[in-house]
Amino acid sequence: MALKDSTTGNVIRNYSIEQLRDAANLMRGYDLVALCAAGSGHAGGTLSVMDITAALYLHAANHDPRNPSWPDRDRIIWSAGHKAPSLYLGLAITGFCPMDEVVTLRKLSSPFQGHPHWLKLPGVEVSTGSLGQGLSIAVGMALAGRLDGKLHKIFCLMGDGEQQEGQIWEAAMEAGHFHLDNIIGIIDCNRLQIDGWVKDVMQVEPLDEKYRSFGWEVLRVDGHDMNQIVDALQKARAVVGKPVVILADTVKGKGVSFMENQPGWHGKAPNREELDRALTELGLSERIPVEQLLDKAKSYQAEVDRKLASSMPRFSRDYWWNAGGTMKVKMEPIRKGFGQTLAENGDDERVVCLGLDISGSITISDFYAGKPQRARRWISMGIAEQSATSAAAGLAREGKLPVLGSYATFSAARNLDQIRVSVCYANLNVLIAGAHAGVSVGPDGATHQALEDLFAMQGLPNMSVVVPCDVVEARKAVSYLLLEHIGPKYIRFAREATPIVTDETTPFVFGRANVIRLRGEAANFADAFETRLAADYKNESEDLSIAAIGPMVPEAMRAARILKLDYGYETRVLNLHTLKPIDAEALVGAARDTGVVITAEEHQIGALAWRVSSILTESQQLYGLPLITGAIGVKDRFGDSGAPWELVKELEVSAEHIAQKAVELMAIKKKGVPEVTLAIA
Ligand SMILES: Cc1ncc(C[n+]2csc(CCOP(=O)(O)OP(=O)(O)O)c2C)c(N)n1
Repeated sequence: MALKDSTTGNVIRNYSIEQLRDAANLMRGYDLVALCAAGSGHAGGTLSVMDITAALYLHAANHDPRNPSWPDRDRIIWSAGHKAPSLYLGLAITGFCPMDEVVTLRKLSSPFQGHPHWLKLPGVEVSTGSLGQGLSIAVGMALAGRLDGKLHKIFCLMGDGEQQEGQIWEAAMEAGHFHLDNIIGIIDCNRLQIDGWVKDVMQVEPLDEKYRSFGWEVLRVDGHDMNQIVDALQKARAVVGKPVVILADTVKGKGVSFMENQPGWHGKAPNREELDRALTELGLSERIPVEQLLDKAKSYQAEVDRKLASSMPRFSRDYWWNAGGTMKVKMEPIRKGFGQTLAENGDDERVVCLGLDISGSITISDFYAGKPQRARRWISMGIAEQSATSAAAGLAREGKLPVLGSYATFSAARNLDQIRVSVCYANLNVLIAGAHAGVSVGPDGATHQALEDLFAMQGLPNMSVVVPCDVVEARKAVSYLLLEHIGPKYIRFAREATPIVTDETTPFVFGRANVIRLRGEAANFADAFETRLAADYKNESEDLSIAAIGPMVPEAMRAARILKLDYGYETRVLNLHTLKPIDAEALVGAARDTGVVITAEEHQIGALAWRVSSILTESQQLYGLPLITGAIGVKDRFGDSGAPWELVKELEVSAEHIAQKAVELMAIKKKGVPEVTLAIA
C-alpha cells in the first residue's frame, strides 16, 4: 500500500504516522491560503477531512502521480465535491500537481474548479458537486473492475449530511447486493451541515446499523487519529465478500479554534487577518510562503482580467454598471425578494416552507426568522430534493401552500421526474424556487450553475414560470405566486446582486409583459427609462426589440442605452418576467412594429429564444413580413468557476454582447432582407 511506480511496481515512498500528521497539517495551511485567495469556498469540511485525505493519498491508495491513468491504480472519488480543495491538496502533496498552483482555486479556467472536474485536472477521477452521486459512480467503477478481473479498490469520500440523499441508499443497496468488496466508503462524520447539526436538520444516525443492514462491513474511527485512520484503511482493504464503510468521527473546521464546530464556517473563506491567525495556530506561519502564493493568485487573476477585457465588444465609452456618469444603479440580490415576501406573507396558516439545507443563502429561512409561531410550519427535509418535492405535493394535496427551494439545478433538475409526476401531472399548488440560477453562483463552478432549468420547467404542462428582473419585481412575483396563483409554479432568481430597475409603481401582471423605453438621461440609470404594461403601449416604430428575462432585463436596458448613444437606435425592451404563460401578443407586436427581435436569457440559448421563435413563426400577423432575429444566451457549453460578473463576460451574456448583435442585425435590416428563392431540385 503506497505511492507506487506503475512500471516496476516498486514503492516510491513510505510515510510514517508522524509524517502523515505533518502532511495533513501542511495541507490545512495551503487549503486556507487557497480559500483566502479565492475569497470563497468551504473551510469547515475541508479541514475536517484533511487527516483522512493525507492518509488516503500518501499511504493507503496505490497510485502513481507520474502515471495518473495507470489502469491498476486505486480510484478515489470525492463525492462530497464541495471539499474539492482537500482533494486538490491530496493530489498536490502526492505529486500529481504543484502545491503552489492550488492557489488559483475557483478562478476562471483554473484546473482547480470550485467542484472537482476530471476533465480539467489529471488525478481527479470523476466530476462531482451535486451531492449523493459519488457512491453510485463507485458502484459502476467497482462493477467494471470486477468485469475486467481487476484487483484495485474504489475509495469514495462522502459527508454525513450527504447521507440524506436517497441516491446514497440506492447505491448502498447495490453495493451490498453485488457484494462489491472493492468499494471502501469513507464518511466524514463532522455532525454539521449547512443549516446546523445533522441530527437537527435530518437525523442520519445510526449509520453503522444502516450500512450493516445493507450488507456492509462497518468500521468506526477517530478521524483525526492518524494511527486509527491508517489501521482502518488497512483493515478495509482486507475485507472479502462485502463493501466496507469507514465512519470517521471528525470536527468541522479542525485545527483552527475559531472555525471548529462553527456552522458559519461551512461555506466561508478566511480573510487575510483570519488566515494569519489560523496559520499561527497551525504552526505554519514560517513554513508556508503566504505572500508568494497570494501574489501568484493575483497575477493569475490579472491575466484573467486582461483576457476578458480584450474579448469584450467595444463601444465609444465604458457603459459598464456604475462606470460613472449616468450608469449609476443600486444593486441587490434578487433572492432577497423571495425571503422578504415569505416573511411578510407567511402568516397564512396554509403556507409551509420546506428546508433543503441551503436555507439562509436562498433566504427561505426568512419565513420563520424571529417568528417562533411559524416554527411548526418550517419543515427541514435535509439534503433530499427528490423526496421533498413529492412531500410538497402531498402537503398541497391536503390543502397546504408548500414552498421549497435550493440551487436551481437541485430544485428543478435533480428532482425533475418528481416535479413532472407528483406536482405537475397532479396539478398541485407547489411553489418551487430555483435559487442561485444562471452564472450567479460564480466560483462554485459549472455543477452549481443552473443554465438548463428553464427548458424543463416551461416544458411541463400545468407549470407556470416566472423569472423576475430584480429584487422589487421578485417581491411582487412571489407574493402573487404564493397566495393567488393556483397550480404548479416555478420562480427563478440569481444569487449575486443585480441592478434594481423597477420600483413599487412599475406594473407587474402575471402573464403580461412590460415595455421599457429609454426616454433620455438621468442621474440614476433606471430613472432614464419609462415602463408600461405592453398592452397599454403605443407603437413608436422603434428600430429593434430586445425580449429579455430575469437579470438580462437590466442588461437589455443597458444595451438600449449603448445603441441610442453610439448609434442613434431606438430600442423596445420587453420584460417577459412571466416565461410561461408568455405574452405572445407583446412579442408579435414588437416583431411587427420593429422587424428585429433579439432574445436575451442567462441560460442555454433556447428556453426563451426557441419559445419566442415558435410564437413568431406561428403568428399569422407576421406572414410575409420581414423579420430578423438573434439570440443572446449561453452557447451550448457548461459554465466555469469565476466571479459572477466575469462569467457574464465569459459566457457572453452582457449588454455589450446584446448591443453587438443588435448592430449586426441592424446592418442587415438597413440593407433590406434579400429575397429568398427556393431552389427545387
Ligand atoms: C444535491 C445537492 N444539494 C445541495 C447541495 C448544496 N450543499 C453543498 S455542501 C452541503 C452540505 C453538506 O453537508 P455534509 O455532507 O455534512 O458536508 P460537510 O458538513 O462535511 O461539509 C449542501 C447542502 C449540493 N451540493 N448538492
